[in-house]
Amino acid sequence: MAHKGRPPLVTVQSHILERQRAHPLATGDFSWLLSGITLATKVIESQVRRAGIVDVYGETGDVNVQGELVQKLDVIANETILRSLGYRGNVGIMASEEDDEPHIIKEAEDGAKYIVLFDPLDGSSNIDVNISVGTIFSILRRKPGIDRNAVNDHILQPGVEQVAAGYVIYSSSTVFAYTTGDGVHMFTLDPLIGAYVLTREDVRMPEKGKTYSVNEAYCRSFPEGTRRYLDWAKTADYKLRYVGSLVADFHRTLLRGGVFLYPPTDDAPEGKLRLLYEANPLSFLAEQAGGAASDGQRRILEKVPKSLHQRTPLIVGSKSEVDRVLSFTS
Ligand code: AHM
Ligand code: MG
Repeated sequence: MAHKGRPPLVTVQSHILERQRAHPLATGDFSWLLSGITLATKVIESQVRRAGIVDVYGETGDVNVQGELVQKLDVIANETILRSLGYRGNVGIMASEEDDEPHIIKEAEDGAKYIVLFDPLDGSSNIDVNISVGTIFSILRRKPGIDRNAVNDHILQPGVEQVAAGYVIYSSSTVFAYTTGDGVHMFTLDPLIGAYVLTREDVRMPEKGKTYSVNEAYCRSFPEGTRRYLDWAKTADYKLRYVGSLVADFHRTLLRGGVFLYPPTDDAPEGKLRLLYEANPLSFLAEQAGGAASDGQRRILEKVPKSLHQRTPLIVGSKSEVDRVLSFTS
């Protein structure tokens, strides 16, 4: 019970356990899995916080499967998540934005029923200049009846099949946000006690918000409808906010409302963002908070992925703002 009108002190673990109790078939497996994710993000956060002091700034000299320069902290974050989740018995398959191939951790017969997809350090090219970065994750269940060797067939499920998704933003404070299809909940890391403490329960995205977030420097190569929308938004006195770090732009949009767009461009005809590691989890969160997400043609969560590292255009944010963009683009 709350003390003198103050909200109860709830950690992310106790919140998950509490919510799980509402599901009669819950085994506790899931909270075990999520505690692996929170542990990993605490380790990553400690590296991010000390980045200028210990030698983790800059590039490794390698190029990843996406054709991007790998940052040292990308590697650290990726390894940390693999180490933290890899030994939890219920994780069967893991796939990372940074790795060409998925990691098969355990066979399904051994009770390894979950698949974890993640972007270990989104926005990492911004880290040298102290801009917010994040970790994004998506959790799927292994489907029965799929050939055990056809790993990609297990992973390539549409976003509606996600059992949970979330992100951590490493910023002026470190915030963990997650959904299991039962609203969006946020926790702030208390560095003194090393625990994520509940700070916002059942987050609702404002229905409207006069802010658009897009890399407008690419405007000349956007589809014509997107360009017309941007012209309209200026006449309607919208503000532009663009960090260039997806988790930061999404976090602001979730709390303040508005719309984030990454449309197709000449250089990235399918858009830049990844369906499995970025668009699906953030779209699940957006919808759970009352917002919407589309690729311009259809709901992101209904897209059936064709490949592991597939990219997609993304329009995500307040429901009426997404609808407004779509009225120009579709
Ligand atoms: P990454 O750091 O995982 O490669 O993510 C891509 C980043 C996103 O965080 C951000 O939204 C986008 O790239 C910015 O792209 P651009 O610089 O083209 O605007
Ligand atoms: Mg990313």
